[in-house]
Amino acid sequence: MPRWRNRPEGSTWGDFGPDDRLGRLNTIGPEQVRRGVAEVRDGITFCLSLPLDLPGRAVLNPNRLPPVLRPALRSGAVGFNCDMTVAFPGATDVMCDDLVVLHTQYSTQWDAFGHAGSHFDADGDGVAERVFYNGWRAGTDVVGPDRVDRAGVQSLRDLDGVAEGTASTSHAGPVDISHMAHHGVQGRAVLVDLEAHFGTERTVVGGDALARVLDADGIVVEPGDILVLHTGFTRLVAAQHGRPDPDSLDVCAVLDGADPGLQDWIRDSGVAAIAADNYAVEAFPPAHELHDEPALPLHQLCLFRLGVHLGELWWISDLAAHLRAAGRSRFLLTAPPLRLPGAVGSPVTPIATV
Ligand code: UVW
Repeated sequence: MPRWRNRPEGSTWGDFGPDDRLGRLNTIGPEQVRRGVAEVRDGITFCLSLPLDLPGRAVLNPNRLPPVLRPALRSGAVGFNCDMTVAFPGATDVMCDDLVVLHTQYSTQWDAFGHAGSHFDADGDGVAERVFYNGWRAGTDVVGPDRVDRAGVQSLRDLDGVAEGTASTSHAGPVDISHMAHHGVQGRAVLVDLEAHFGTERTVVGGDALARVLDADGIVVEPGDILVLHTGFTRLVAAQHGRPDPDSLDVCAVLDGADPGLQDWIRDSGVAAIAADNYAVEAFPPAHELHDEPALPLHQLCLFRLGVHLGELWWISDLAAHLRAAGRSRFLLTAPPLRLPGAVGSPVTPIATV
């Protein structure tokens, strides 16, 4: 029996197979990789990641904290600046091992499809259930605890030892980030420089405004391309050296995720993924009262309906300046997430090669 009878309007559910976990990444095959490689002319690379301890503090999202590093243990001792001679008498080595408590969406990241699902009547029984891209179900395919006291996140002390619960308590299965990692993320990307057109004032960009930017800059986006949006946001945040002022963050361009014209363009363009250097790609939190509609409409369109991964908080300003000076917008992007089973997001260290 199929997992779903109804598919959301305008979605790609089923187009890439009944059990698909990759969405539009399916359109990045050998041809698209060759198109990306063909954009390499100078052999110059750009790192498109923030240091993962930025933006700093928990001001962008109070639920996402900076990474916490701890030394691992070695032979029962602190495994940092640790003399190997303890375990192997006569050894001269000095060793360090560590562990990290990492909010996967704190800094430069990819969102997995498991990050945003929706209430939707996929099985056609007249009652909406909680589902994700391609009809994968909350509760059976995407599992997590139903109570905070079972989540294992009350305190970092919960991570201190097996007896206190180091076991994972959630798993996004078919819509986790590991499928993206296994497929690989390498292909042609197209940079759209929104900051060059709108500056760093908060500007909500809909379909018409985006079309004008593409037109003005002579940018052509083709199916399978990865769309990369430069707004200047992470540059402004990083300039505050990890202590961002909460009042300074309502800046730079964001997409108007609810704009039907923008939604149509994303659907029709065939973009394989979208990444930006702002917090959520789209305007968030919503500026109006919600009535049976998503708070994150672009997330719903991309992650739930189309199978288009979203990248956020990338570091794009250096690349944008280089491409603008060179009169170019296309480049080779290499940006695999961590192959971390179960996770609904992942840090990424994207590399642009021009
Ligand atoms: C939220 O989860 C609010 O947004 P994002 O995926 O954009 O970080």
